[in-house]
Amino acid sequence: MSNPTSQLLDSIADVGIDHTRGGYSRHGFDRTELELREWFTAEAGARGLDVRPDRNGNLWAWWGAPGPDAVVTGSHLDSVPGGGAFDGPLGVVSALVAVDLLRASGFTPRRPLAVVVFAEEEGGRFGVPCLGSRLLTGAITADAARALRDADGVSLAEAVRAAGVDPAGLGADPEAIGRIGCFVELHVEQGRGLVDLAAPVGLATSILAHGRWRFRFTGQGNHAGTTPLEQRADPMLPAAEVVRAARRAASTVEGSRATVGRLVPRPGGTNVIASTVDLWLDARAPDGVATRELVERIADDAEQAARDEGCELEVTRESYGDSVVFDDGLRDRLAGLLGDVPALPTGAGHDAGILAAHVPTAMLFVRNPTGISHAPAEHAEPDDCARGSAALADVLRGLAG
Ligand code: HGY
Ligand code: MN
Ligand code: MN
Ligand code: MN
Repeated sequence: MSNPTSQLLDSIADVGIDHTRGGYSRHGFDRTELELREWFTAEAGARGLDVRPDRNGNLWAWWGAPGPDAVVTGSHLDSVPGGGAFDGPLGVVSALVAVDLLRASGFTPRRPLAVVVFAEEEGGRFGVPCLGSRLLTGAITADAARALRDADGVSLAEAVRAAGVDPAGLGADPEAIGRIGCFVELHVEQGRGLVDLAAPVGLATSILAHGRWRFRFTGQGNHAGTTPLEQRADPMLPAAEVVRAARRAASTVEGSRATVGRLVPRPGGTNVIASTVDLWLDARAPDGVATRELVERIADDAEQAARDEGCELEVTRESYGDSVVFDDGLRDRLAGLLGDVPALPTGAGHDAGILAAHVPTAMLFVRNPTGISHAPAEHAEPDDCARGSAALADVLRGLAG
């Protein structure tokens, strides 16, 4: 049975479909995300919200004049490569439906209320997750951001221009942060916690510490047929070792996870021994100490494997965020507004995790029956989507009423 939330999600179901990988590929300021930004601007405008992009390309839709102590909700519209339909969009769509529900009930906010769409949350194009919220809070400098390039060599500065953003203006926005009284993000759960608890909606307690490291192995490009094994310096060998070392190390560091999901040999010919291999390690753990321990173990194995094969190794940390424990005062307030809902941790990063260091922040989760995310099997039932929007409306009414 469809409802306003599932219908609104369906209305963008064709944007950014990725037929090569399945799922969606919508990335920061690319054609599909620009299309979704236009969609959001039209939908928010149709609800009488005043849509204003900030200097970093995040979109803010205001109910009432932007002002201090605002209640802010929202999420992101970009995806990972081959991602699901709910991670990000469910939070944005639910916020728009929550505004509908509040208006239909005759509600008028006593505090400014905004729906925000953060840019490039997945870091799928420029490699830094939560790029829009990191720029907003100063967690990444404007210079570091402007130096970012996508796989085609397009700089972030060039990309934001396509969204009408002046790259010279990128950077921390203390005035925008200063307007936020609290931030609540609704998100599809990326796991089976709510399924196992038989609950449609829940609250977040914490987020794992997590970061991304690039391992660049340099060997000697050569001919696959004419190069004897003892004369090779093949960077694919140590790269393959890192994939296994990541799993090995994570199985020994309590509560940690380590993944290599992206590995790029260059030049990438079938009959060519690669000259370089880049791989990216996604490492997560309950805190910074455990994350450092995890990455050091993997890097040690990588260095040994590089030496064994006569290759060079360069390890670069591309992003890192400490573990987040959400403000239990705000979470308790939401629990009071929602009644008996479970609270559970997440291993997934979110813009809420970036905002939490600056303003009282909470997250609402919606049940995902498959428990799968960052893949086409990610799902939320229409009834649970509707329950999520209604819960968000109750929260916004309680906080802004
Ligand atoms: O990678 C993450 O945890 C988030 O989905 N960006
Ligand atoms: Mn995600
Ligand atoms: Mn997300
Ligand atoms: Mn030849």
